[in-house]
Amino acid sequence: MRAAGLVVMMVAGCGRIGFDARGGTRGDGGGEDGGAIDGDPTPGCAGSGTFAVATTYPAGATPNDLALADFDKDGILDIAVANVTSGSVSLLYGRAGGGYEAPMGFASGGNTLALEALDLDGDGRLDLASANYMAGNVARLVNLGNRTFANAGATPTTGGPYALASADFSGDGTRDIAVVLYDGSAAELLRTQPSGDFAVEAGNATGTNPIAVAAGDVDGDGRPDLVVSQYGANSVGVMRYASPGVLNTPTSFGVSSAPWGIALADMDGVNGLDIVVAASGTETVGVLRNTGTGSFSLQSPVPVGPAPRGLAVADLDEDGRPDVVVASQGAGGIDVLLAGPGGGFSPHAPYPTGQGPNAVAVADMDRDGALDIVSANTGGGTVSVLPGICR
Ligand SMILES: [Ca+2]
Ligand SMILES: [Ca+2]
Ligand SMILES: [Ca+2]
Ligand SMILES: [Ca+2]
Repeated sequence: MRAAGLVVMMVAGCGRIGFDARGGTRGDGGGEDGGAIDGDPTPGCAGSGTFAVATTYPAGATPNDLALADFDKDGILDIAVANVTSGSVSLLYGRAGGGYEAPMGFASGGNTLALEALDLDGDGRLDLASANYMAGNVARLVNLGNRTFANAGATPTTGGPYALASADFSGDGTRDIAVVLYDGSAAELLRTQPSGDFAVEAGNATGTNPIAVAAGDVDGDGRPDLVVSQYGANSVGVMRYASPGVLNTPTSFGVSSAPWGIALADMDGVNGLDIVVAASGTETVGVLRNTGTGSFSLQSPVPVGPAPRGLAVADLDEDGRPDVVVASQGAGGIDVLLAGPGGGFSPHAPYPTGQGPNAVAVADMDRDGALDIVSANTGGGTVSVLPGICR
């Protein structure tokens, strides 16, 4: 996603690439990426890493994933939501005076589990790609520029797509899409063509039941790679994008049971991108440190609330160390893990959200300088915005 200097990353279910000094990553929950967007146009305050009471807004039916970007280019970040049951995407446009307009819904396809914001047609307006699980395709929703989106068609996948990530895999300056297929245990790269349509660039098998994907250059060769949360294999798979058209089979690293949300960020300041993963079975978050030699070393997992799903990484308290935000679906809230100087985390009890948070993303939504948290809540058909408190 890129607009007005935004840098986004995502995790958990979906994947996002990169880490911005002030922003973070966006994570997917159950199919997305985790990342943060730095949407701060003014110096403003510095974040404290603590959050005020959430405000919750209606979205569609069963919101599973979200993306934050300035879709209407008015300088204010907006919220796009993937609605599973309604097979639609909801747009909540940010108001100049604060808060959000009532959601506008656009049909995307059967069981929309995940979405990514990217400029498909190169007109400078961010469009959307949606993962439609029952439809078995990835749809393109083109931003028409008047706050509406048109469904421009869909590209079939070889199984039900569960999560998305985006990065410029082909190196032509345009972001492309990575998709994981839960039932078929595979990943595919869809290249964005000049026409705005997708073409299959590469694909390969993953470990059992990939449920989330993140994209980033883990081996430092300049090409984005994929990191997949292999739910059924209790591992994460690192799939190097070795050369154009070649996505390697995963090298897998064991984690705690039932990994879900996943993100990439340089957590320790050495050896490039590390992997952050939520283990839903053991209700923990683990960091796998990049050894710089093609391997990853799992650090002691940190307990979080029940049923962790999507996560995102961002430096919430602006101390230079990336922090972790996790959607605890069972707790009905968001866990915040602030990174300390020794490599550990100081957990905060979940901040309440609407019912059943599944995906989280981080950005400075209200432009006060402090990063805020946004969650998509499957249970209540809502999204929640947690304002970051200034120091
Ligand atoms: Ca806007
Ligand atoms: Ca566009
Ligand atoms: Ca920090
Ligand atoms: Ca803020």
